[in-house]
Amino acid sequence: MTSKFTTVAAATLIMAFGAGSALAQDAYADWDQNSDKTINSTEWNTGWGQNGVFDRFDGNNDDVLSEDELNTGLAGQSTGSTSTGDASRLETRFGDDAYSNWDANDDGNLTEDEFNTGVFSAYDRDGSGSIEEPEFGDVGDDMGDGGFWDV
Ligand SMILES: [Ca+2]
Ligand SMILES: [Ca+2]
Ligand SMILES: [Ca+2]
Ligand SMILES: [Ca+2]
Repeated sequence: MTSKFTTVAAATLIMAFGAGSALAQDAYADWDQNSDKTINSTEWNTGWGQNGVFDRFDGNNDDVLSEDELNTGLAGQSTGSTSTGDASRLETRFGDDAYSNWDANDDGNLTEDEFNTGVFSAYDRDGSGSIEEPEFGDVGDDMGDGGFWDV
């Protein structure tokens, strides 16, 4: 009992003081449905899709994201005077031309597939075709409190 209690207490402390990393670890296990320690594109589409960024950012509900909607969505994450939740943070992470890179067919709109694939590729830093746990750390940072996705 004692060791179990200690484990729970430690987990609670991690939750309280390291919410970002705890979130990332919990989410990683959830998203890695076949538990092979990588997140493939299918697992990504499920996990990323469930967080609802695409629907939330699609202001006019036409099922595509314009660049303005992306920028507005990112700016909408900014609450409080110290936040810099805007497109510049996404550009810092992914480069200035992230939107045009993600818009695979260059029609000026991102479908959900283009968005999912583009964001997946952007986080797959080593181009391995899957997100390993260190790469997922960036996902957790960006999705957590104060991150630019802030889900
Ligand atoms: Ca997996
Ligand atoms: Ca739209
Ligand atoms: Ca497109
Ligand atoms: Ca990778």
